[in-house]
Amino acid sequence: MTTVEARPAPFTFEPASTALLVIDMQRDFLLPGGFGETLGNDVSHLRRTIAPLAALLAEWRAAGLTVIHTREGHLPDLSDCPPAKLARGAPSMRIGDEGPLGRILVRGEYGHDIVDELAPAPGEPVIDKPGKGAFYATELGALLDERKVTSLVVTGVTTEVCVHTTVREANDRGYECLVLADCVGSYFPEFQRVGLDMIAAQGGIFGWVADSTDVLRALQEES
Ligand code: TIU
Repeated sequence: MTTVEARPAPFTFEPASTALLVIDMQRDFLLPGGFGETLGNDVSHLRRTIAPLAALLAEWRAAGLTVIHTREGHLPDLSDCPPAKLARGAPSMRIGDEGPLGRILVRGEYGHDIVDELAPAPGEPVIDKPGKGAFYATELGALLDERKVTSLVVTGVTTEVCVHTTVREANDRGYECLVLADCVGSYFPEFQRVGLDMIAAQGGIFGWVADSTDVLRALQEES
């Protein structure tokens, strides 16, 4: 077992039954011209997550541990996109529209894929999801069962949207979730702070919160 300093209390996990979940580190959320920017957001707030996440990924892979990526997006005919999601928000461009990075949030388009710095390594599963949560309408639950995963180290964007929805789904399914503050990002600094507080509050109502450096230290002590 490995123990990481975390709040509200140390997080103990068995590395072999823990997956590093990298949520939606897609160009559409992180680069200018993508979906995030069309919603009126400043994408620079998310980019600070890339370097610590790349460093963690390198160590996690070197230790031979499980990495799973997710991507939010829709089929080219948008048949898996609820009309309410398509219509909401009145962004300058909508899901499916042609933007500078290709059709917004559509599978197979350049903007839908993961940023170069965090490209999945061969063999790492990539879960395509139509919703904010990574369990809804995906094979993630079955994949975790198959690999006997019981704990998740959660990273990605955005903290209060896809990270939160996924952590809540995972917590209800019995997974223990450690969310890494420096590897999750929000377009809104106050949502970042409150989003993390909400996870660790009430004795860890949804999970634990730490920094990637805490995990790296624990992994190094282990080896
Ligand atoms: N808009 C926003 O903050 N997030 C999303 O739409 N998706 C994810 O968080 N991945």
